[in-house]
Amino acid sequence: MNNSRLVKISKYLSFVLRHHPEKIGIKLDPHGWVAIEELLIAAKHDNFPIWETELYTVVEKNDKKRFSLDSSGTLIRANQGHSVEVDLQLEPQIPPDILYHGTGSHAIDSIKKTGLQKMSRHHVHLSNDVNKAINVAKRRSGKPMILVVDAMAMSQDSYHFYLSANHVWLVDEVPPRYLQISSILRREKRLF
Ligand code: HQG
Repeated sequence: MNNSRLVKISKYLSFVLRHHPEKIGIKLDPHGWVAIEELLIAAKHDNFPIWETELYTVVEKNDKKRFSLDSSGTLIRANQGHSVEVDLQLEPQIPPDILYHGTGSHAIDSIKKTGLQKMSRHHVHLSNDVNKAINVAKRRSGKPMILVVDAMAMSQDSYHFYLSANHVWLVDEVPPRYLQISSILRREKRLF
């Protein structure tokens, strides 16, 4: 399968498995799973036919491992990023000392005031890899910005962190006092 087909299927699956299962008439279970068979039939009726082998390739090859199969191999779900109500049954984990969040300069004034908020998703998404955060930042409007999160201090202050199956760190919010906006930005400036 060529890369553009892979990306197209991945975007389609993100749309239905994270945000709009109802648009193709499927129902996720409380933990976000849906039967692959049901999904493929619904996609076909939605004029977006996907071969079963293509689905497995996307699960395996997707750049961010956005999807998982259950242990029986018959169910699929998105690993994170949902706006629909699902309980991914993640256990709180001790985060690394520092985590990163990529955003655009247009959001900075608001973030300085209210901190990082989950907006339409279930959590604020953070990464332990600054390059991943930079890639997210590049998708945003304005200049790409990197926020450095003092995750260790937050954890010590009893904030709960979760790690998704594809290594995205999740937290309910990041108040401004745990955020540093400029230092990494200066160091990473050459990358922008
Ligand atoms: C911003 C990608 C104003 C926040 C990535 C972000 C991620 C605020 C946007 C996943 C704010 C929300 C999620 C505040 C936060 N005022 N703006 N107080 N607090 N924001 O898409 O983190 O490719 O919901 O900075 O890897 O950008 O989709 O979150 O710009 O894991 O698989 O509000 O998307 O994964 O945007 O991206 P999003 P995100 P995928």
